[in-house]
Amino acid sequence: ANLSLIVKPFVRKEDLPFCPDKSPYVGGPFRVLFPSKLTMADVEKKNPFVTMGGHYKPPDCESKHRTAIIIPHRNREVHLKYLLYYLHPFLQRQQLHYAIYIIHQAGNYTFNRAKLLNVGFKEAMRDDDWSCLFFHDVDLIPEDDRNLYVCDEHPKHASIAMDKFGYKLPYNSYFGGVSALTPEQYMKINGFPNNYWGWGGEDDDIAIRVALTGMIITRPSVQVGRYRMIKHEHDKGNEENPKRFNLLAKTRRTWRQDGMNTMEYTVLSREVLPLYTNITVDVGTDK
Ligand code: UDH
Repeated sequence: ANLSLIVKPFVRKEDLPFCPDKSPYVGGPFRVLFPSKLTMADVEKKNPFVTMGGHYKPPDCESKHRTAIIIPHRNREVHLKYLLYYLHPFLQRQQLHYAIYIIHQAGNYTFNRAKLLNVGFKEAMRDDDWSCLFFHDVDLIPEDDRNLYVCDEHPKHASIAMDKFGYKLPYNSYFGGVSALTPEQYMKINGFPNNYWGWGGEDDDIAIRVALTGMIITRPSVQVGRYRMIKHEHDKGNEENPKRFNLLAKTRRTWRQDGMNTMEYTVLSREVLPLYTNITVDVGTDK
């Protein structure tokens, strides 16, 4: 007998065809609700193809996109559970090769979102050769499948229509919430600032860095860049930063001396969990 008819040929992963330009699983808008009984175990059960550390590759095709999701985090476990519940299936419908990294600030000292994102960039790039990084607040849930988590030729701002701002930009240069840069774009702006402690300003600093390096901000359409924010009050340890206006006035002079090239931190632990990699980090203090 002709053996080749009986023995299934062994298909190596690198022989998979590329995924189509447009994923057949991408739909349109979907409804975001927060089921009160949902547990992290439920989310795990619903995502059987996610591998340890929160990694995923489409099983039957090679994705053209390798996206790392970086989430700054402290003490928002409930938000994280809902975000993962929506984000994993959403990214899988887009046929992305992706992983989710949670960057957890250790201790009770004032929160530093932008520095945590710098840490996330470095640690994610150490892990794999990502072509795109999505910097993602934990409390923002995308509401439309067509909001593709891939990078553009210029830095992209994805969360342009949040429910809390009436589904429109709060101001023209707004760059907070969810943004996406390639490693090259990220290094071109020297990453994000490390010296914004507490709430506010760091996202505007990043927008200034983008403009100063001759890039523009791309955006999805307002129909597509829609997000629901999980309601919450200001966190303890993330009070408004009164220095932010002074810092922003100086960005033009300081961005080359503060960013990826000056960042110091200590990784305290790296946990490879079923739905994400949790990196706990000591980012220090404001002197
Ligand atoms: N974050 C944490 N823990 C904290 C602080 C911030 O995980 O203690 C992260 C989290 O990913 C969050 C992001 O940093 O989504 C941005 O912080 P934020 O959600 O506090 O900022 P935002 O501007 O909200 O979204 C401000 C509080 C609004 C209070 C309005 C009261 N009506």
